[in-house]
Amino acid sequence: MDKEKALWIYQKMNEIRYFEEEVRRTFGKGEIPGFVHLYAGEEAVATGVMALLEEEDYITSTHRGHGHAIAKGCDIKGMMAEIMGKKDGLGRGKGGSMHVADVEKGMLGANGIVGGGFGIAAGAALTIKTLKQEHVAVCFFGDGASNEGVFHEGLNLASILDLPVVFVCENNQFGEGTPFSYASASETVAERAVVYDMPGVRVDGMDVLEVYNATKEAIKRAKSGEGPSLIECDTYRHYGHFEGDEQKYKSDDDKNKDRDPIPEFKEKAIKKGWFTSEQADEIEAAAEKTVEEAVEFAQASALPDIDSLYEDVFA
Ligand SMILES: Cc1ncc(C[n+]2csc(CCOP(=O)(O)OP(=O)(O)O)c2C)c(N)n1
Repeated sequence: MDKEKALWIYQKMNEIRYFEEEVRRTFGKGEIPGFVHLYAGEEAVATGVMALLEEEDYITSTHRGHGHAIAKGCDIKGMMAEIMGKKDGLGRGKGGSMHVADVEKGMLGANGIVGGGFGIAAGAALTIKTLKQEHVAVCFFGDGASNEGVFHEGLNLASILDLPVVFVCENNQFGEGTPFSYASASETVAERAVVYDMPGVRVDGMDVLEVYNATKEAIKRAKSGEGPSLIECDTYRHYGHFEGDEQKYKSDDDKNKDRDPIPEFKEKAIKKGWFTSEQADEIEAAAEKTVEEAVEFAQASALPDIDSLYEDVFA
């Protein structure tokens, strides 16, 4: 970690948080069609991983994908317009929140199918390996997805082919309203890596530095041809499964409930001398402005024309 990366991480964490707060407000006003699943609380995972990726590296995301997209460099105005279903959106307003994607940036898509990213990430990594490129593919997934069959297929395939892929589990302790402790026969997701002959580590997913260090190791392994790794990040989502969820399944005893990765990182970074509190204020103000401008842009953008109904739609 150096100053430059620490500043980048703090900027992206704030952009994600302000973005999600604005999506929440805008959804509440009825300006967003469909469902939204907010990433607030999990910012340390997306930023800790993405601080180590290049534009040519690939990621696959989930239904909770706004944070991944912002950290991978997707245009924030285009994202907000997409989520509002407008023609200037990244997917011309045809995909919405769960299909935010920008292949040019290596963001292979949010995904409404739980576990939908495993095969895509393994495929992207197979492309990298076949073309002898020095890149990696990162597959983000939730604890709920780890109980889908495709989790096992994806890890097994990546392992037998020594693919340069990093599987990053965001264990926010719930799949919709079902606690991971109830739904999983294993205590952790990380320990499942052993049967697929790859390293599996569990880190504090509210601590961006722990995520960063584990990712650094995994990328080193992937790029040196040693194959895939699994990282489980212990985290928590601040809001419901989707906007409107009453969250009756949550309790005051939930681990990480009262933690916020953004002030935690700010305090550490200032202590280490990576940035000052004045710089932090500037970053926070700039992130807020960026997001406000994105909302204005999206609100001013038109809905797609009816004549374009069948354009850009592949399935
Ligand atoms: C294949 C499939 N099964 C079920 C669903 C319904 N569903 C949407 S999100 C979700 C929970 C996913 O939990 P997790 O993977 O832990 O991600 P989180 O929401 O906690 O980020 C479920 C069951 C779906 N979209 N796709």
